[in-house]
Amino acid sequence: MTRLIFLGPPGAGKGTQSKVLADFLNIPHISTGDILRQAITDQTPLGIKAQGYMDRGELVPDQLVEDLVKERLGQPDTKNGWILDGFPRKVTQATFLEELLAKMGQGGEKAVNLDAKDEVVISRLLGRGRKDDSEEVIRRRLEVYRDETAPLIDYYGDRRKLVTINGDQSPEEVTTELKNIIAA
Ligand code: B4P
Repeated sequence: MTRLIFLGPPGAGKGTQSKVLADFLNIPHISTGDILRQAITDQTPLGIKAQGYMDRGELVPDQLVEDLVKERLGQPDTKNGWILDGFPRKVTQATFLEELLAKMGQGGEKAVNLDAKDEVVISRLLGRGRKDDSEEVIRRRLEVYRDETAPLIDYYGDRRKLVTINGDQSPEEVTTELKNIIAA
């Protein structure tokens, strides 16, 4: 049973690695960023509320992502494991997740801290060119990461649930390390 949480700055490779591993393990890849972007494309009430925050590189309000994660983890395909990509991103979201998993009788989750240097992630994201990938917005996302998300490294470290991988490596090298961790 694999339950993995991906932490790391924007552009560290969370989405890239989560997709590969979810296919390999045949478990769902739950990306809050992808779900929010789809909601914006479809102009659902969630998407309309999230759009401005995402365009500015800010986190969307906890309640919006917590509701969608609760709903998604409640679906039957999560019984054999899951990969959470981009959630939690704040200590408040992490405590929410901890309580939710306890209520669901799930546990044993591991957090993967995919570490990468600022200059590496900036050049990757500028190359990708998504709507929120302008240099100004990327710098804001990195600031938000440092202020809000980086404290989760200690949060999961204190609970002995953390592994750290160097995300500056090639995608294949990162995948190999991740598969070794899962097999251990
Ligand atoms: P996300 O969709 O999670 O986007 P991200 O952090 O930028 O990382 P992503 O997964 O897309 O990039 P990856 O590193 O794989 O979040 C976007 C926004 O959604 C947030 O700013 C926020 O507004 C909102 N949001 C999402 N979750 C939220 C939450 N929980 N609470 C509040 N708000 C939330 O890849 C980047 C690029 O690098 C790709 O082009 C890829 O091909 C390349 N790449 C990856 N690995 C590489 C490698 N090893 N070598 C070379 N290139 C690589």
